[in-house]
Amino acid sequence: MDVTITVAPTGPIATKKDNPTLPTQPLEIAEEVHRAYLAGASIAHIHLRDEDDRPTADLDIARRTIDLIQERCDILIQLSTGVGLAVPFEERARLVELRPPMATLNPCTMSFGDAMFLNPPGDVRELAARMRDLQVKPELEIYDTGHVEAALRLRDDGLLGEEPLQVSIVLGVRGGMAATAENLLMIAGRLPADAVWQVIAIGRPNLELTAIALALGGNARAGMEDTLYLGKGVKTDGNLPLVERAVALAAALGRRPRTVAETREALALARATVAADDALATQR
Ligand code: KMH
Ligand code: ZN
Repeated sequence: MDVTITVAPTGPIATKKDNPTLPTQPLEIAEEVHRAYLAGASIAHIHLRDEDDRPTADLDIARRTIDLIQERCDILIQLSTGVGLAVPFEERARLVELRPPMATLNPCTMSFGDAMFLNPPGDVRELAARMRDLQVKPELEIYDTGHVEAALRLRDDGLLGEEPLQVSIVLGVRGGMAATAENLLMIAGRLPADAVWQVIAIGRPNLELTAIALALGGNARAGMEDTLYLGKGVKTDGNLPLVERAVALAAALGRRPRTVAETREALALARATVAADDALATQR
């Protein structure tokens, strides 16, 4: 079985002080994503930063970043609507108006470290409906057990567009599930049989849990949003070593990275988006 590799190069929390190779500005992000694409990534999960490196949902910065990426490669853009804990929901939700092929959908409010991650039920339903109408495929972020039911309720209410569901099992956020193999198995076992899923393992257990998820048939996400280290005390030199590590793990299990076209097919991405992307690709 092939594997979809997502690169998550930036995230909302780490800074260049934590790891100077963290890409934060549009060109830095685009170049890192391109390197990851050449190594096998077919999805780029994108967080944006302003000129001062603070998380932002600024549409111009988003457009510029997407353009710089798509000038370099046809990787599928997945905009984060999580954005950053200090950014209001309304601004975060506006990002889907850029009609990326994919965006994240965080179904529940929760504690997130020392702050709150606000995803009020009514706003989440509105965002889900807007994404469905714009044919933006949601990636459902599951940080805790009850989030599975919240996500399935959205599906049952017809708010999630075409199946299969695309799910991230997020482990290791303070306020969500701990990063343990038991939690991964438990959530994976509660997803619909045809759901497409990956693990997002934050921090030190990133490697082990990514390996377990791959062995179970899940996809892989790699990048500096999830860990800044390759091993104890060894900072990663950019995103590429993390992506290469995920690709190597998959290869050891006999799994080849999907191309962009294969990932589109595996996710049943909407025709309109495919056509628009193809039109752009032929202009390059
Ligand atoms: N930052 C991760 C804990 C999102 O961006 O919407 C989860 C995440 C979700 O990537
Ligand atoms: Zn994210």
